Amino acid sequence: MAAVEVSYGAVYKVGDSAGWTTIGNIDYKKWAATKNFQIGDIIIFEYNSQFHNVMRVTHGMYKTCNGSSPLATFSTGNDSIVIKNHGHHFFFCGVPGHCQAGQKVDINVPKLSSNATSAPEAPSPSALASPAVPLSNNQPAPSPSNSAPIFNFKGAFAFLAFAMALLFSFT
Ligand SMILES: [Cu+2]
Repeated sequence: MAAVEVSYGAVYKVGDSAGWTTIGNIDYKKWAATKNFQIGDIIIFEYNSQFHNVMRVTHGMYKTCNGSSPLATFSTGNDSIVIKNHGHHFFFCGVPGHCQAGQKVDINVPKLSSNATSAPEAPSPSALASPAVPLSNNQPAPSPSNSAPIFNFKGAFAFLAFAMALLFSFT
């Protein structure tokens, strides 16, 4: 029997009991930092739809709070978003001034936390870049570990001979 791989997505309410708001200066970055988001998780934005909304945006828009062309907009006041892929998922409130006031959150799903149910992805560019050139191991390589000890030994021997000569000169 094939093993049935069931992945129970966790449900995260953004801002926990406070929800999605500008009130209380909620640190959504801090909120997200304490979570271990994985594919299949459900992110819930709960808010008063009269005053807020949710826009999914690119990193650039996120940084500048630019809501002119969001990737998606949610406005029911109780929006569930299922995380379907790795990487960063940027959201902010599109009401003017709210993103600037901190109503923004970055849901990051690290590659390392991937599970067996993750969707097939395009080969990562890093796999194609820089074919690993094996370090040449055919160098004769005059081993530096050979010469140094001999030199030291000679030095020690010379010192010993000197010390003995000194010792005998006083006897
Ligand atoms: Cu808002």
